[in-house]
Amino acid sequence: MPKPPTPTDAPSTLHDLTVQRGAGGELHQRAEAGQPVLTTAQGGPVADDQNQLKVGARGPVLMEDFHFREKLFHFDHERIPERVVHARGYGAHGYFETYESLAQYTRADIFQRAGEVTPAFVRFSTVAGSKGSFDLARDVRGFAVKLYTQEGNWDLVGNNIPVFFIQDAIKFPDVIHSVKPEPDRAFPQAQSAHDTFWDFISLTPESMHMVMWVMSDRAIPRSFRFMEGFGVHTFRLLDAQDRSTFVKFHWKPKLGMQSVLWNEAMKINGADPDFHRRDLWNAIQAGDFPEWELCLQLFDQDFADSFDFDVLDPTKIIPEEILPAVPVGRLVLDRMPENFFVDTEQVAFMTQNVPPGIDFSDDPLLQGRNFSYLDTQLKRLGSPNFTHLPINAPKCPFANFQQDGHMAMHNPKGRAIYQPNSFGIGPREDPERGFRSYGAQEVGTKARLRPESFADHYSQARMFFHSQTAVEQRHIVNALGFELGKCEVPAIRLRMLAHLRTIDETLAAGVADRLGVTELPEPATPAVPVREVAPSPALSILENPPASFAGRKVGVLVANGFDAALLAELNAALQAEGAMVELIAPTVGGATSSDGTKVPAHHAVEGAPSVLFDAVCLLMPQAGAEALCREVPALDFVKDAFVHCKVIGFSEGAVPLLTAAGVLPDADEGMVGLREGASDTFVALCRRLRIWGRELGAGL
Ligand code: HDE
Repeated sequence: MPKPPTPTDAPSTLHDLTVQRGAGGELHQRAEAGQPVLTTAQGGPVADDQNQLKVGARGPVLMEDFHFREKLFHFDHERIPERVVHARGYGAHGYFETYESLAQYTRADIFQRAGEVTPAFVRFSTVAGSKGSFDLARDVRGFAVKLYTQEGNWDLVGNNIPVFFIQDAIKFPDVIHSVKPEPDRAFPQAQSAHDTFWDFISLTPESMHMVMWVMSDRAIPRSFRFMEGFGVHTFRLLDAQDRSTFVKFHWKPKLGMQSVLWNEAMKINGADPDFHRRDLWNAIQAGDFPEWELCLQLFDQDFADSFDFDVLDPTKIIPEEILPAVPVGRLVLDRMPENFFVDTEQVAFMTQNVPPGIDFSDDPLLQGRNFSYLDTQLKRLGSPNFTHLPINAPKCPFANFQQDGHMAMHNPKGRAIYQPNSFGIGPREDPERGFRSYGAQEVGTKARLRPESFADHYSQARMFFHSQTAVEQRHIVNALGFELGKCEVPAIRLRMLAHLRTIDETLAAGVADRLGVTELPEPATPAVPVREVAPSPALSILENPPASFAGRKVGVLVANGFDAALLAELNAALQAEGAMVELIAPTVGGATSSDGTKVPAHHAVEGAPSVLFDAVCLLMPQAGAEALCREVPALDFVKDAFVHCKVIGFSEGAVPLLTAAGVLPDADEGMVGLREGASDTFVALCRRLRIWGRELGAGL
């Protein structure tokens, strides 16, 4: 059972009395008994870290102050280039546990033994924004997993969306340049809602399937813990005889999927730009370790040939209804890095990192990535020795003849650093254990071509749209309306509407309505006829609800005189469900309960809008509610919780606050009067996550 953090968890002893003035009036913080002595990077003890070396108290300063020079020099060089994409990210350590041997399909060591535990590091990210951008951008999320296997590092550098915008890696700089801030004005940051992105997209029909995903709720996940991950490309598994099975990799969150509303996302970005970081940090610190199952879609060449699309085309999926994704292991994240920079910033993922038994397909996007990721590490980490950093180093024995270069931590030992050598020094090849590529027969004319089998750009876009519930379809329509509404060039909006008509007429009509377009353009002409593909319910978030409210967070707004017994009951019920509770009060100092106890709050109401919670409660006597009626943040707290379709529990005294916020206490089944014994009803309703019926009325 996760232990929710309490406001009193903060350290109570702070060394705040240790800054003293020296004889000359200068400040010092001296080492106390048992504390390490401050040194330079060269190890020299430092006597004074508060003042530059000067002639007299008022200067001038002296150049010989090597401590000052070293300190500033190091500070000036603290930054390394941020990732050109996926710059904003957050990582955690954990492990992967194999369920059963997959020796039948692969000789990869990680899949040989049931119960095998492999250390892992995962970095989640957004794509478009820079390092300091906000978490709730409408964007693809990176889901990059490094598995430190006994036969070398395996990096599964995936996303939370199983397809991509483009089919050939040569288009990657173009799609990224189009979504990044426009270069003349340097905005907008971390947003696809601008002309250049939609200009590129509307000229690139192959992106239509991905566009459906990015405009869906998948692109605004509630947290990293509630999203799926995908390897995207078709890979190969190779068994001991080098026989090949195609494979698609999927990560499925144990807590189920969940997303926020776009109106919430915009508000979360203001209230807590680190919402996703904080969520992962808090969950892991509380011992509520997030978990995903690795599921495989396995198929052979004959099965691949039976599809109307090409399994090498990264804009296509194989619906799980046609080919189930079979669980083969679980990934658990149970430890935050001790230092963000050391691990999360310096981790270097590379698609080319595959162990023996896993191999690439000819997907031209994957092949291009295999080139790009090594390049980028040299740029960012500045040395071919980036694998010497602990986060990037393998955890299995390794040996080769590479030497020197910037920051070499371990050079090969001995006299001969080449092979063959007759000194008997150094490692040797092993044809049995070593990596072998699949012996595919390749013939063809050297040319820059796109295969005909990649030509269908609309059928799966349509399938995705048709696989969504009515609520989710409305979100896609609204998202496209929002994004295209931010485009200043009307021709770009119209070009997109033409594509949308080819995907689905009701989709196009809905978006046109939101854009105020009355005359729709002709539908875009597809290169090949659009096929009617059966919907895939696995693609809908709402069709696959979580089993419980575990891992979610309830914000309880209290005021002086709140019912202590009711809060205790609520707390117990939510804890039993595996959910967290955070207290919000008029001030962070907290509120005094009915039994006279002063309970500290996690947040003051102005710092904790209800968008930060999955459900809310209002616990207060009438006087407290009446006082809060005069506070705009309290009114917004209630109104937003309602229009964002959240379950609202309230004590009888809170009714004036509901009324002042324009919310009827009996508006619908999501309004729960909290009296003793009602906590279980509240929790049961919370499992539904949202009362979607409200959304039409709210017009979000
Ligand atoms: Fe990446 N991508 N990518 N990408 N990608 C990078 O590598 C690239 C693509 C993905 O948390 C870069 O270390 C090319 C698809 C993730 O550190 C760079 C192409 C998918 C991360 C790069 C793609 C991804 C990256 C930038 C088109 C999903 C973050 C910094 C062929 C399957 C990893 C870096 C982390 C990062 C290149 C397309 C996922 C430049 C050329 C498709 C999760 O090397």
